[in-house]
Amino acid sequence: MSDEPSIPVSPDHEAEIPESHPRYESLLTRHRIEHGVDIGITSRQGLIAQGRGEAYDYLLGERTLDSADAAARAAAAHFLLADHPVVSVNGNVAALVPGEVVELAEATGADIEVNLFNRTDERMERIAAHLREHGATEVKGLTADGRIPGLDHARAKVDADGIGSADVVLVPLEDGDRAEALAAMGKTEIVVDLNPLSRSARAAAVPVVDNIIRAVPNITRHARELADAAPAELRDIVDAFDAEAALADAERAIREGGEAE
Ligand code: PTJ
Repeated sequence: MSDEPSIPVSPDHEAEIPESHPRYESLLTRHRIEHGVDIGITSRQGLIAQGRGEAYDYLLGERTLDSADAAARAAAAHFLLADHPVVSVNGNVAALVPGEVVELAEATGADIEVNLFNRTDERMERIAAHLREHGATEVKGLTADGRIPGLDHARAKVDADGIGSADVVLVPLEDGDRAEALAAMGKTEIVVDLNPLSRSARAAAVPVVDNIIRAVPNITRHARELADAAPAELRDIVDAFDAEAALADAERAIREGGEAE
């Protein structure tokens, strides 16, 4: 048996994936999503969403493009300039990067809010508990005393003192309607989505075309590096970021087999 590093994929999962496996990240991600469904935090539709994401990740070369890294840095600068940043968490995000979301919130002073497409009270509670188990001190979304205008009832529910009053919102793996509705509220929207053609990515001020498992730690890393930067420097990073160019670069990388320059 190999003694190379490997990590258990879930507490009750016997299999261990060696880090040397060529599809290590992809297999790990699948197991995390599966486990999320097993413990009732990820919806079954989340499995389908993950499959879509994986296909794009494969086409992008399963790595962070330079343009996605620039987007992550711009996202970090937006967070640090914000009065009230919020990280929105759905069932896929909770399964894939719960601890990483908590670290991002800590590094940027952001709130964490659960916001679900397939909303049930049970899933809301379970995801909030899961995030608390991973170190979150406060999880918003359960009060649901605010509404996103222009959306049908359940999908529109937010906390008035959370996403409702946020100026910057990170919405990973979002459906297009809600991403557009949040952008229409005038919020600065940062989207993480592996599909550069999705409406969510196109509605975002900052589209991070990268896998959530790489994107969230990368935004945190940039936020830590920029923690002492002057507001003018942060503003320069925000102004220099070109969302359309980042999306075009991701499309080009897909066409050219992941070989972006
Ligand atoms: O937990 P809920 O109820 O809020 O539901 C969440 C899902 C994801 C099921 C819901 O928002 C949904 O149906 O999303 P869509 O419309 O399938 O969009 C998901 C987008 O995220 C697609 O464009 C995928 O390519 C992308 N995606 C999937 N997995 C990842 C990803 N992007 C980054 N990293 C991933 N791991």
